[in-house]
Amino acid sequence: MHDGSENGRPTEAAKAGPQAPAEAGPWLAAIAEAQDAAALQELRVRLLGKRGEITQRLKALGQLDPEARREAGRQVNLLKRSVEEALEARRAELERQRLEAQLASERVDVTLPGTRPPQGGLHLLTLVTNRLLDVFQSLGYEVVTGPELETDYYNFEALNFPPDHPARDTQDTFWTTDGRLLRTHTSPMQVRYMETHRPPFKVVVPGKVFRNEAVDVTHEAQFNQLEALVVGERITMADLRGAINEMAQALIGPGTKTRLQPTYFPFVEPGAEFAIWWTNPRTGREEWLELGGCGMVHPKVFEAAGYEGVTGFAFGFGIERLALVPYAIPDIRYFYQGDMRVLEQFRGVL
Ligand code: YSA
Repeated sequence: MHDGSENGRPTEAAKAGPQAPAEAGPWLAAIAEAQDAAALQELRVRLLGKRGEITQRLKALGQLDPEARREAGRQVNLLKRSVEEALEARRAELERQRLEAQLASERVDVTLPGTRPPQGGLHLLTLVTNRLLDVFQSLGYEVVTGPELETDYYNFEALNFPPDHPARDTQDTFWTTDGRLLRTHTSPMQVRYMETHRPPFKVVVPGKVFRNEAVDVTHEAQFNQLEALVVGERITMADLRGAINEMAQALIGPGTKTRLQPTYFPFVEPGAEFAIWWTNPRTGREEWLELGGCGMVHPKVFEAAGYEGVTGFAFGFGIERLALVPYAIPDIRYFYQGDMRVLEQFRGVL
């Protein structure tokens, strides 16, 4: 008797269950050739659906006499089972093929080089400010910051700019409706700091300042300043000169020339503006570039802070102006245009 095995291994027919009737052949072939789930479903409906061919034959059994019905019933049930099994086998095969294709398409080659995310960097002004703070800290200065929204008192009055004094016109600014203003310089921190500290001390104040300004190659409406204030006994203009020179040498290089020229600021006496010798990249000519103002702290400012019998110097300058020099940048407006072609040139220069 045939036991459904060849050399002990089950044959394909045995794996598919009882022998399918011969007439199932074309149907089983069609099922085996179905290329997708939709084609398979179509076959399922055609054979086993409500009006399917096999279903019709099952229904027709009722019209046969009992003897014939038994044999015909056995045949049609065999047919039905072999079709069902073939449908299931093909469904499983199609699913296996689909998963295989999906796995192949989703395979990740871990040996491929990755995509590097673009890396940001610090803006040149931040780099220059950090460098300045390093230099001053190494000279023993403390770093402090103050409010950008100021009162008229600290921005002007305590610095000896009385109301209606013409010197206020040199620093036109933006006022808020409650009578405060965006600070026009970092000097207000001189009085704020002195109110809460006793000398001797050395401080620097970096920060944003604002002016209602006609913007041009050396002027922005928002820019940064660095203020220095040194108070103690017997402080002189020579100390001031030394501090400015030290800063210029450290930031720009040894041998950098600086100069002081007498000028007027209400909060210093004597007062000066200081400049640095540079090659102007717009003209190629060597000339002085004004960096900031300085002087010996005016007695009226010490008075506003409640100090007596002390001496001190102060200076304040534009960080943008200073940053132009070592990198030969021709126009201050480049700093704020967000042009990557410009900004990328200074990635990590300091
Ligand atoms: C003076 C004496 C002191 O004891 C202390 C500080 C000072 C400086 C004073 N507070 C001041 O602001 N003077 S200033 O109006 O001449 O500005 C100082 C520097 O800021 C300028 O020399 C320039 O380098 C920069 N600056 C001024 N307006 C600017 C500007 N930078 C860019 N854009 C502007 N609109």
